[in-house]
Amino acid sequence: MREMIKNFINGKWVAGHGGGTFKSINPANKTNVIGEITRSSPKDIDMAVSAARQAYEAWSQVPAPRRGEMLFRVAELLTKEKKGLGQLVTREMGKVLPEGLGDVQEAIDMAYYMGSEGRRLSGETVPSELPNKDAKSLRVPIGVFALITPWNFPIAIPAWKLCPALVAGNTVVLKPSRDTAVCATRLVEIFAAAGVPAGVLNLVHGSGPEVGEYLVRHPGIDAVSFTGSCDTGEHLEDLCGGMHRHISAEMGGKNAIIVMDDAKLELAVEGAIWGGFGTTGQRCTAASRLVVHEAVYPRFIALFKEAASKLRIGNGLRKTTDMGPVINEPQFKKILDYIGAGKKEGARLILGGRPYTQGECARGFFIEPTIFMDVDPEMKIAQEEIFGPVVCVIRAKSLEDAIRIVNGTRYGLSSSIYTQDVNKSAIAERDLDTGIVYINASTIGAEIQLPFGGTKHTGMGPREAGGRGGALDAYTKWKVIYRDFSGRLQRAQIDK
Ligand code: UN1
Repeated sequence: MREMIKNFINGKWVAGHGGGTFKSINPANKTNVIGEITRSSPKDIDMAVSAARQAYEAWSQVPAPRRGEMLFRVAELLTKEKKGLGQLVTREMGKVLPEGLGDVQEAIDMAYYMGSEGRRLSGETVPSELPNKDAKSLRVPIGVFALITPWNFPIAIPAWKLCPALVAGNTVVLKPSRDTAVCATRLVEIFAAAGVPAGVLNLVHGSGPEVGEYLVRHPGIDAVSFTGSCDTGEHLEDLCGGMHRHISAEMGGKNAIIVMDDAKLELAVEGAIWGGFGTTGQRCTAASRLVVHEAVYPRFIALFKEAASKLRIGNGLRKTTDMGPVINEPQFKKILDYIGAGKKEGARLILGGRPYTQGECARGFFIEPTIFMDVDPEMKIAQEEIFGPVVCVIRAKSLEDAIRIVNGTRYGLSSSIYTQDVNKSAIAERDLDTGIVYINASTIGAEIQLPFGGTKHTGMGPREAGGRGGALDAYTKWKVIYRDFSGRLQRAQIDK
């Protein structure tokens, strides 16, 4: 019998109270079970939150440089385990192995980066308007965090949240996606091996309805960080708003690449392939729209279609695979439904559009790289996040027209422009209303040292990653100290 994957509560691996287990399976081969995971109930959340609350007092008093050193140990252990973990990411989530390794690398980068924040975490010291008085601001921890993470970056995104939360002195309860519960468990094992004290980091497995929502509403939680779908995120924002509870939510995207008439087309095609079909389109930064200047539209489409038709689909562990499966049956069906909707709306399907079932792929959730051209910017497939290997090509008349199209959705995560004209790139940089803008690069591949997130319905609250203006703002609150050493009453705004 396979060993059951357990919850981690107060420093111990324990079975949940939900009864039985659920399975995490390999999306490239449904018969391959990656792990059997304990089912949790609200009781497990109660235990985890209470452990985190108890651990908070001591952890928040540990000097931040010591907390940072623990993250350096996490980074070292992740580096040592990178290969095995990368393979696990590929087996459990489906992305091709170089991307599985990249997922782990992003966590390593974050652990080193946030580890060094242990010696920074700086506030401000400013002059006081009165003599013999000083003034400063300090970053202090917020308390106990609920962290809810998705399956598409099963190591990186939990690390994006855990590293800043812990270095800042918070304690946490992590509820990872059921689809990548084994990856999350291995990551937590590494944090435990790096010396995280009991109760500081707790892990509870289960679904949103079973335990996620209960966790977010729990009276013992001070703040929430969520990455996932827009529907769930907006629901959690509602709940948290009603409870006056901090939430940072990072949700959908409908990212676009603009290809101008003066672009290096081969480069733009490479970027569109990488952004549209990398990770099988399952990144919130995926380039699911290509907004192409009419002067190069036919030539770009010919090149793009040719490149996409060469992509080799299969198990991501094989060296010859360019694109892996999608995560699970509901996503598989949802993507095919979107393809159906695109056809119905009158977009021209010029590549793919069907499940890919050749050879061993019949056992997994594979979908052909799919391209629609002549897509109207208002169509459902051009407005809603598909999260699969489906790219919409839209024609634009000018730079202004292209920018208007890119900005014309409810999302605003990432955008890009391919052009050789410095003035056009400057206008795009100024006018694209997205949290991240790329010039002559694809929409994916943000680095961890800058804030990650977007405008409009993409997110709410402080951004992920980065330091100031990003994750540190999500995981600390400000405290301002005025110290008067004059020995007399001094009245601000009144005394001179
Ligand atoms: C996500 O898809 O939720 O910028 C995160 C990128 C990656 C992170 C993606 N570094 O594409």
